[in-house]
Amino acid sequence: MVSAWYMDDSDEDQRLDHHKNPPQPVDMKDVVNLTGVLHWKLNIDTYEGDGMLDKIKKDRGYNYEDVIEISPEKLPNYEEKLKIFFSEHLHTDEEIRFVVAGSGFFDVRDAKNDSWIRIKVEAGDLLILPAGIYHRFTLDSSNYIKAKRFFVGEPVWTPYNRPADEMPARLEYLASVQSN
Ligand code: KMT
Ligand code: NI
Repeated sequence: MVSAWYMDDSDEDQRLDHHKNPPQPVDMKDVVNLTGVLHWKLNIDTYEGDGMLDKIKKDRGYNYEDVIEISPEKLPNYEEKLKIFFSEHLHTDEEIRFVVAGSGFFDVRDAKNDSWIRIKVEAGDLLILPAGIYHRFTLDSSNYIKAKRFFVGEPVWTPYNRPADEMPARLEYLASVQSN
């Protein structure tokens, strides 16, 4: 199962779990309700033929696809990229990642109280972060992840670092979660 929890406030190594003491887990269905994040667990051994991923791609209109592999050896400017990924930001489009190997953490803000929810992803997790959500990504201590990225049309990966509170994508996002 994918797992998620509210994070502690410590500045320690971002690759650690950062559980609160005592831990404060969040059900994925609550993450969905609180943040608008979508999640599917696909079968990593059969996803190429079982039609689940194809159906999601078709339903959501994803017609662009590539692969990102993050490790010191595989990703050019690794350290710099990790800093960018871990700076709190939003995008004007969905961020769609399907993890095919390795693991990592997507941190998303609970819009109600602005606290961080940490979502641990591993092979088989398909995560969709809505446009306008404040979030960040880090590797965990295994230091490796490989993920497919999807997009509708020509991809735009531009991060807008917080604060970006007046951006239309942000305002639309807030309106969408408040109506939940
Ligand atoms: C991003 O945009 O944060 C990334 O592509 C890094 C994470 S992909 C598993
Ligand atoms: Ni992002």
